Amino acid sequence: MSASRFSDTISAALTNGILVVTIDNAPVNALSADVRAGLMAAFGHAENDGNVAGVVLTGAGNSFIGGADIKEFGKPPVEPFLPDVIARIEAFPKPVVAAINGAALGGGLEVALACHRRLAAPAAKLGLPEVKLGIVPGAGGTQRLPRLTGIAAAIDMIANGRIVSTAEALKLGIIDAAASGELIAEAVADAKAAIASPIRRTGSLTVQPEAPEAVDKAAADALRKARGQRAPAEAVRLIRLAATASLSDGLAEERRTFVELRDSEEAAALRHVFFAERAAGKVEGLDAVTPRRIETVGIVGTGLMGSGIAVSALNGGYRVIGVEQTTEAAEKGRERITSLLDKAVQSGRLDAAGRDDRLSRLTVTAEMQELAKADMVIEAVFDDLSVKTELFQRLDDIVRADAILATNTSYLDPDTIAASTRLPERVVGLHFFSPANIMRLLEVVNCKETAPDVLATALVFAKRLGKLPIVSGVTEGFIGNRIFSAYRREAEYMLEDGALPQEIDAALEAFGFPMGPFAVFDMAGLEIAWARRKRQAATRDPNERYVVIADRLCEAGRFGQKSGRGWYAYPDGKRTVDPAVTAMIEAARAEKGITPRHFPADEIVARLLKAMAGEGEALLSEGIAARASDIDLVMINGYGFPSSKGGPMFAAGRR
Ligand code: 3H9
Repeated sequence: MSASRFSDTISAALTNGILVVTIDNAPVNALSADVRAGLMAAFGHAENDGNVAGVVLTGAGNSFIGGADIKEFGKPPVEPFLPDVIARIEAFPKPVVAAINGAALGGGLEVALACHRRLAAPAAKLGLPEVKLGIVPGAGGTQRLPRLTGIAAAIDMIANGRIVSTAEALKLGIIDAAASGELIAEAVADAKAAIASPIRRTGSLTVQPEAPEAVDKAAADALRKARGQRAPAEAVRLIRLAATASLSDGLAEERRTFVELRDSEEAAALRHVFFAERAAGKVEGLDAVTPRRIETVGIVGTGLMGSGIAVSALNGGYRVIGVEQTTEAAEKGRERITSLLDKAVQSGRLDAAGRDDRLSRLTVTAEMQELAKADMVIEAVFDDLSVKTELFQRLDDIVRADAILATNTSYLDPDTIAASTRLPERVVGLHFFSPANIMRLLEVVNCKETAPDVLATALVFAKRLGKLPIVSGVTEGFIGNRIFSAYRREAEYMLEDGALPQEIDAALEAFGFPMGPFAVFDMAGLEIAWARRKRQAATRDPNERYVVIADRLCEAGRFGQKSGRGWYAYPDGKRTVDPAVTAMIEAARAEKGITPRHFPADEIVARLLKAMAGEGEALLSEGIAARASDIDLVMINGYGFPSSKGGPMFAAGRR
């Protein structure tokens, strides 16, 4: 065996006549300029060296290749370009086997598709998730994948950015075999066996005919989910092209589309979101801290929120002890949790064995004392300060001294709750969003006294739940509700100045929100915010501008969708403009002597973005949020801000 190096990131070793080329570009073996150049050099060597009968291509570490280097997007392109590297591999005169040791994503799968044979480790993941970055595959993915899988399956994977397992990739015909033992040894043997046979190049295959209805259905499903984003529609168009165009024409059209999308605002926004997600939850200095060990999670309160949190914790592999005040309430809580798991089975998110496994780790009881076994207790009881402080004082006497206490409050001051306990350093906020078993966002509230290892533990816990943790300091409503309040305030000012709810909602929905603010208020119900406003009335600054319209609605019994009427009427459940609301708005304007004016959609969006970004700046300067991108993620994942616009901080900076 002799080893050689072709660039900083590409090395190779000759094994049994087969050159094993390894990409080592931590963390995910992305296809940087050095990798591309090294691959060109390695294949040049392999072609000319008579001792090399074939090539095996693999990645070091946990990834095969994580894709093009996203950090290079937006910078001047450097040769050799990926499509040229891929063309070189596909045309290579000796057999090339991809030994897919881990993630083969985006450009990584495109490289593998150009190899002549593909073997994957059982735990590998394969996919073309480019649409999630606002682009289409740009190095042959839309043309080569359908040649292996057919058009419908390729649309399902590419237009949805769906990643598949080795087992599914085998079924779909993407790989030739799953490795059963030592991947590289099997790939070398496979390459040797291939020497005597004609090379099968993916690009030379023709797309197999299939039922047009299946293709149309796959396309319609993907486009429905795409919510107006460009990349999925373009991906569908390009994949369909693979059935009729030559490889070179298909590749040229794919490349043209890729470059156009790569340079779009939508792609810039989604790249921002990608890196924002990787930065989220990182706290300076916390790397050096050892998190506490959590195996059993107690949850006090198994209502709507508590049962969702319980399901999340069960999904994360924890043992869960739910606590209620009475045996009957405990039984109801257990039923609620079971029914959430059943729903997950019905929708295909979980199988029956997974459900049973989760139930085997669940206890729901009226015995608070059971929490002595918990490593962490999350309270999800009524959002009232005295209820929560009394509960934490009781827990002080029950749980172990090293157990963590977490509050799920959304508006109360967790520092006050912590101060009521003997060990405030073990208190942290975990602000789940409803439904807690579905929503990815989790605001982790770092209280004044929270110990670093408690914060570190909360972050590990959040990640094990599959959540996106964003650290927030203590402030009324934390990051999300503070920004949402500013958004709401500005929307109400515009309402008073002349815009109607349906105009504001339409402008925001055209911008990409699934629902405008007034439709959201109606869905959430108006009475909780009304009660809060009444509580705050005594301390409100009399000089502050106050819009009474929402109060008037509540006084008239219009509490939103639940009561059949709110900012809109809901005959047959359908959102409908109600002239009675328009009249109430006009009356409120007249009382203040306001002459209404027209607000164009653009101005509505600009004002709301400015209000959100302004509040975001305040959160940053107060040290509540660590970075602007955290604020963007909160609004995208908790409040429906369109990810294709990058979040309020990003969007405001682009205007
Ligand atoms: C593409 O391929 C276009 C082509 O079709 C056409 C080209 C012509 N580039 O996620 P992690 C960084 S588009 C640069 O926490 P994991 C990431 O920022 C690409 N950097 O790890 C983080 O850095 P840091 C299509 C990347 O183990 C670190 O790696 N590919 C890239 O949980 C660890 O990331 C994709 O969309 C990249 N491509 O998961 C796949 N990928 O430590 C995107 C990651 O400084 N990547 N980084 O914060 C992933 O899905 C996951 O990273 C992966 C590993 C599953 C690979």
